Amino acid sequence: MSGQNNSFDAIIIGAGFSGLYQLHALRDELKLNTLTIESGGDLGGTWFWNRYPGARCDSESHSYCYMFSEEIYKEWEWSERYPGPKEIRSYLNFVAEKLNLRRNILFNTLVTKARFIESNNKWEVTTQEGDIYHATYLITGIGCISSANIPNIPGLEDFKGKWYHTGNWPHEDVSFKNKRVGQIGTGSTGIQAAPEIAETAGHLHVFQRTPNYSVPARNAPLSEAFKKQVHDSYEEIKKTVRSTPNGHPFKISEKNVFETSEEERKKIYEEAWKKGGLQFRATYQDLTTNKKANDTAADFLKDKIKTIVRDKTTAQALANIDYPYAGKRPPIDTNYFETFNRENVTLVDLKRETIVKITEGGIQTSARHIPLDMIVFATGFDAITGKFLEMDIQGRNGLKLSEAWKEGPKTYLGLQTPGFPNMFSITGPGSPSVLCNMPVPIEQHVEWITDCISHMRQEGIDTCEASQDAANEWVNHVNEAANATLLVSVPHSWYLGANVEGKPRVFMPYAGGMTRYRALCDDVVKNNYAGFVMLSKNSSNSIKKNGPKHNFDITKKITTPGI
Ligand code: NA7
Repeated sequence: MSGQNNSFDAIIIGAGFSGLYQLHALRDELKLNTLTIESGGDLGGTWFWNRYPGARCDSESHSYCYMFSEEIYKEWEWSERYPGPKEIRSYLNFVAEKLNLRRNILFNTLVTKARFIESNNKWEVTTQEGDIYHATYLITGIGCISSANIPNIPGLEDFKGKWYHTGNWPHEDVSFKNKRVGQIGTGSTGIQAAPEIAETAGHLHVFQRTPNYSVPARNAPLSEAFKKQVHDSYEEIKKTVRSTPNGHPFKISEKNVFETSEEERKKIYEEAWKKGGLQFRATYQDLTTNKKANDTAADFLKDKIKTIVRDKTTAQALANIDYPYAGKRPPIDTNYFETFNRENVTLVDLKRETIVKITEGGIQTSARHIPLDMIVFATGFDAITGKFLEMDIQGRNGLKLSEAWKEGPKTYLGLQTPGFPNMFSITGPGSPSVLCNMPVPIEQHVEWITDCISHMRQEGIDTCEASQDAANEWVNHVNEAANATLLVSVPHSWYLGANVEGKPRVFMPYAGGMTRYRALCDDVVKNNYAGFVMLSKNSSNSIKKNGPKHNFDITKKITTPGI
């Protein structure tokens, strides 16, 4: 690494989709001396760790990639409708080779602390090994779902078998052959993992606390004709993903549910079910804003479960869903419900019996002891803020990020937190992030941050910091956007931080849609970075921009938030 005295213009934390593009943008476009620090042993970010059985992205491969370079887009060929972790890692590796990124990345290095030093306006970044680096700009590309949530169930330390968390999966093969496996969790991950585990396990018990909707993914190899069409349609696909509220390569219907007859609706849902994937969510524009409209989709999906699953009690438990479809992240699957027709699979309905403790040899519920050789925690993540707060980040006057976010994260546009100058976040809390096809907000953030830093350097500005007023307004707007949807009505959702004990219940992603978000960010720039305080140390050149205040009112009703 070429930093004199470990000193850099910019330090990026994370070498996933965010960190890699940010490195390219700062190093190759702005010519900044840039260092990327990554805790994993290789590229990939979330996908470096996410290797559990059945793992697959739920965005379609031809849109789960960078769009900033036509050449990169056209040189890479995806093999399946949805990419698996291995193919995503190969893709990122291809991009890194092409742009020669590895030489500026420190792998196997965990950032434990970052402190803003006011005397010289530098960030001091400390690693687990005690190495110290300095930089003017600190950019986090740490992902939203990378901090594993292992529930605090008594007795785990007594368990004599093997246990795993899906987000921290071993790199070597894990064999379930003839093993008695218990899987806890039925979110997107559990729904992907169960069918794969059941293929070889002696017996699989799936512990379900909250049942979930799921639509078949209908994954399949891509035809040569489709691959060609994708390459030929680069401009069109780019335009689509950058203009849809959720960044996916398909348009959300402009129709409302009750504008169609029941018969027509059934046909539309049936076609979407056959087609598979998140496009089911796009059948009507009011599915996530109007409960009665949502009920029609919810009932359709519950009926599907009851049609697929033969055992009536199991089917009832799987379909006993009391929240709106897509109110939580909507999973897509390959043979999930069909898996419960297998002889070697049993659903444990935690609405009827609860987990009391883990024992030496299994799981004790309020009704029985279930003997197990292995436990798989598909229990999700301390999402969006978890990874930030694992680090000791301190801004001005030693203000700790954990203190600034005590009542929930407070950012401006998800990009900056007041009190933390020159620290930018890619898909931080308050960004559309997980409500979108992730590469789309990632590219937008990276480009926005790069332009902002370029502006600072051209204008001789030393620090850029979100103002408290702007952050307050943004947090209000994030709440306002969430409240316009059904997403806030799900009490156990990780969007609200409700899956982690003691975490403030605050809706974290921006549900106003990527299109609106992009326009707001562009507007902020046009208004001289409204809401950001920009200062120069040299008082004769002191610049302070705190306004004009931005108008985040929702004048145009939110009808089509992200996913
Ligand atoms: P999720 O969606 O947070 O799902 C976690 C699952 O684990 C969910 O079913 C939880 O039930 C369950 N859970 C969590 N703690 C417990 C305990 N203590 N007992 C029983 N069950 C529990 O995480 P995923 O990994 O599936 O998906 C995360 C994202 O990754 C996904 O949205 C994609 O974007 C990729 P609950 O619903 O809380 O009752």
